[in-house]
Amino acid sequence: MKDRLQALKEEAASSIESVSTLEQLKDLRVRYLGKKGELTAILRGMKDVSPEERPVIGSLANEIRSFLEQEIAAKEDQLEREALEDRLREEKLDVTLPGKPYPVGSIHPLNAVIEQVEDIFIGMGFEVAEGPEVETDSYNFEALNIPKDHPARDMQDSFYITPEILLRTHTSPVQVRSMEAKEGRVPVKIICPGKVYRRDDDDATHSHQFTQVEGLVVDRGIAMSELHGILATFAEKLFGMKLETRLRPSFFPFTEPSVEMDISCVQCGGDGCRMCKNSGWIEILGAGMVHPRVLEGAGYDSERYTGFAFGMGPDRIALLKYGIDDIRHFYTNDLRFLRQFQSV
Ligand code: 2U9
Repeated sequence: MKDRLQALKEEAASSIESVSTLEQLKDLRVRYLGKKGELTAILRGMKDVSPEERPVIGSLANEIRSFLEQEIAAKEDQLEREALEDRLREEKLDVTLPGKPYPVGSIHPLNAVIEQVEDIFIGMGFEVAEGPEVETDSYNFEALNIPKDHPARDMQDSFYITPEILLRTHTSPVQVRSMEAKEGRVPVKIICPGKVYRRDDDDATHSHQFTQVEGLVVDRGIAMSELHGILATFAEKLFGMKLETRLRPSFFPFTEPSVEMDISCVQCGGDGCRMCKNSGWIEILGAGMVHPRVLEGAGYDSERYTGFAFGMGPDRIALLKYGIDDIRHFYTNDLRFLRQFQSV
């Protein structure tokens, strides 16, 4: 029995020494020290050992067990250390290596302008309303005092899907839907940003799909002064500078009277330059008092309530703001162009 225990000790010690993985080491532990292990197997022969020898064999067996335990623990440490060194070697981070460039995108210049316009009006108590881009002829035209044969329809050449369904040509139908939803309650104070579609040939200042931000205020006693006051404040906040504004008479079927609002040129301050075609003024939006027929059509008594509305093209404002000369840049997704707005 003693020799067999000694032989087992040497054989186990050299096996432990020779393994190269923690897995193999675990198997060795089971094979030699496990319940069904070889050491246990030898000790089952204890009954055949003389009683006076049993304590000797017993302590030898325990001494061999703890010796093998230590050998295994030492080997385990060594293998874990080697495994860690391997991983550190493989995963060694050469911090001097240039980092992988993660090209960070940025907000599209158009969306930057739209969000800025929204923030300004939200700051003046407006809510943002949105609606469907595929619209009915009734909401897009009829409800805005542009009956079937109205010449304004040609001005807004449209993408019809069916005789009654088209891609909206302005976001004005959203205001009509919002008024209907308010069932005659006041105040109505909303802005409606969104994409609109006009059958236009794309050129430096026109695109078949572009964005608009329109707005509407309906309440008791709303007058042109509110219109001018709110829109002049808006313009100053948008360009972040004191500027002059002026209203010029205009015409829209859905507003009466109608105006266009000019601001003093943000580039030359009004002295005249290429941007303002030496007029000193730049037109930034159209507006007007909501036509009584439009109010009535949306469920508002035009005797009791009045309102003003306005509309602008963020594309056009972005052209002004960033001094860009071709609207198509906004739609061609040329990274060389878009990267210029990283910091916007
Ligand atoms: C309702 C009543 C009135 C919206 C308005 C304009 C003037 C306007 C142009 C701006 C640039 C169109 O994209 S553009 O070319 N729009 O000048 N829009 S008043 O009037 C409304 C809207 C809804 C119920």
